[in-house]
Amino acid sequence: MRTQVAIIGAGPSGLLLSHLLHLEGVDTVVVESQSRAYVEARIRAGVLEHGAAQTLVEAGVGARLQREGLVHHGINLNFSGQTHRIDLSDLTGGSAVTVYGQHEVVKDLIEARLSSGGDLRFAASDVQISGIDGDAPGLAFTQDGQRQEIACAFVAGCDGFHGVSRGYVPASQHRIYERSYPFAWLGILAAARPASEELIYARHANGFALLSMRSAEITRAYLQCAPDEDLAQWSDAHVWDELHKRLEVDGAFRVNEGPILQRGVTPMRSFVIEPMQYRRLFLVGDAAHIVPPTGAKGMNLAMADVRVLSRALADYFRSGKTDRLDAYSATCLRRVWQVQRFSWWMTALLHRFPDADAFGERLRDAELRHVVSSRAASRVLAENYVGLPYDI
Ligand code: FAS
Ligand code: PHB
Repeated sequence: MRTQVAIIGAGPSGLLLSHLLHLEGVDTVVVESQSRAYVEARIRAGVLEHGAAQTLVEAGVGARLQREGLVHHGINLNFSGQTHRIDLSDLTGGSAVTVYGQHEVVKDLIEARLSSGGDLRFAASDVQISGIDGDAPGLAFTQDGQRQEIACAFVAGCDGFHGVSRGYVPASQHRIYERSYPFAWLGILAAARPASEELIYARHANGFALLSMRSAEITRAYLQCAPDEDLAQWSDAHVWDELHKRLEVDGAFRVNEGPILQRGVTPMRSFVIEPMQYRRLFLVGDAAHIVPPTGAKGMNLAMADVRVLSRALADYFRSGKTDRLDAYSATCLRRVWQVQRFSWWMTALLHRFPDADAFGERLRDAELRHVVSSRAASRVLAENYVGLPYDI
């Protein structure tokens, strides 16, 4: 088999890259370890930045997003028994975010790729990369018991944090920056009408909580928990009880309870590999960086990388020019580090740190109060939350 770009991973990064390259007339093959059903059912991110939603619409895969996505013009911060609305649109000259599950984006992209003849290989195992030091790299993988090989010009590592592609960058050629956090998120998906029209982020003595949604009937919510939390210790009643407590406003606010359909623990880490490329291999999205989900940035940052790489590869195949390809990592890292900073800041502001001293807790309370009482401070949060310009 031969293609121009071999893509490992059919998450948002790999699928959007394959679609945008298709629009540029560049051939790709996407090799994915899980089944189509698995990747389409995997519940993860929920918020699309202004620019990410626009990217999908402009690429012709945003029709259902425009029909079913929930456009939000504000978010709410609950703390000390009070709630404070951050008016995202007022503070950013009209930008907003769209609540639309990552699994819906994945479904739309798979649908678009298959209907335009895209080559997506699901349930592929033992993926191996070769020849990235030369000018004829390749991918080998096993599917339906058959070992297969793809010759290509470039390999895109879109295989997430636990994928294989990052391991092909020689240790002498990269540097890792990382931070882990002393907590995780217990996430639930429940058949319950969201108790708020907009997202609520809460800082509480018991820990952080987030009330989000997937539709008018489905609540998505998160609770700060221990990094090694035993899910068995969290009965449904305990989950709801903690959500009521942590999201309370003067004892009045209560979430709507309902059957919990899914639950899981998401670890919290900040991670960046520099550079995000090595010879003919380009790392994209979670394969290159991880942010704590507090800022709702993971998928959005992945899509920003894809915009850069798709244009750089299109340039190369159209004109042989490599300047955008050579600058891929430096271009992406400008945004990566801005988003790392914002995600770390939102996480530090809203979570309880087990080793925090009383002075530190007061500083955090004071910063949160400053954010909601100063238009300038609210604007910094709003600009980052709706998404920084792509040409920062
Ligand atoms: P992905 O991890 O989505 O996709 C990588 C793909 O590669 C997967 O389909 C995987 O099966 C495949 N793959 C892996 N190894 C392979 C191999 N060896 N061969 C072939 N294929 C391979 N972000 C938010 O903004 N908000 C959230 O609430 C949020 N919650 C999250 C919860 C969890 C449990 C996780 C893990 C992440 C969460 N994220 C969240 C971040 C997440 O949304 C990512 O940022 C987003 O999925 C990034 O997309 P990709 O880079 O495509 O990586
Ligand atoms: C979600 O809806 O899954 C979500 C929303 C906002 C976040 C993280 C996750 O910051």
